[in-house]
Amino acid sequence: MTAAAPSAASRIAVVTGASSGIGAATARRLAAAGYRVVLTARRKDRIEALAEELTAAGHSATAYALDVTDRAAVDEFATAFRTIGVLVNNAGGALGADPVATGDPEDWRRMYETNVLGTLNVTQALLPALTASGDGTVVVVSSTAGHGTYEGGGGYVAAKHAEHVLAETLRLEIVGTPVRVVEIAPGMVRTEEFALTRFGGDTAKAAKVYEGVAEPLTADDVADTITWAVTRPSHVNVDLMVVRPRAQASNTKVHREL
Ligand code: 8X3
Repeated sequence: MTAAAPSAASRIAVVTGASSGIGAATARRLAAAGYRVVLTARRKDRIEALAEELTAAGHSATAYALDVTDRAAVDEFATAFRTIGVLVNNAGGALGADPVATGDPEDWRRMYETNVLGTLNVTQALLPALTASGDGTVVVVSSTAGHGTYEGGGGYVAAKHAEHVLAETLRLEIVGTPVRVVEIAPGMVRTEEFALTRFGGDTAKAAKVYEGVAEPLTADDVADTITWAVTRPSHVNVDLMVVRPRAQASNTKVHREL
């Protein structure tokens, strides 16, 4: 099967959380695949720099500062589009790794808001434009944390399970419309920020996550997977892909060379 080139009506790809990590890498890959990428994230300076980099390389890219948890701002953003081809719901992340018994409810709330309600907000707002393209794809970047739990996973595992269920339910509800729902569930990915954010900037704790693991996935590995799924012919719906490094057999079974 060869990669499908985007049609004129489905050439725009919106990527949330495009300021770093998987989001930025996905924007690069989709731009290279011929999409006009719209980069969104809270950090305007970062997405503007990436849009400039992509434009200088001959691609089409624009930056739009957006907090996916701000529904009014998301609705305003959506008014800019009559049709779009791809929405990559990537914004989200983990806060804390505390047991359920002592986890901070504020962390749980923020994780639910960014991962779940953020995905809900942007998907709801852009679904009419995705449908209008006649060939839309919604990508939900969930996590292996959405498919199994682990000690200390707590609020992140709960939020990612909810995000997975959102994707599954939406796929059932919109079958028959020209929109696919693709869930990509990455396992251990070493990005510059994921673990650091989770541990409140504690570099030692963040480094421990990847300690002794030969080759955790990179953001680009996941971006490659997302782009592959998006560029399948329109009738092919990759429902769910779980992507882990070879050294990780499950959420709790990781080979470390220490
Ligand atoms: C990242 C995977 O194992 O940190 O979404 O939950 S994990």
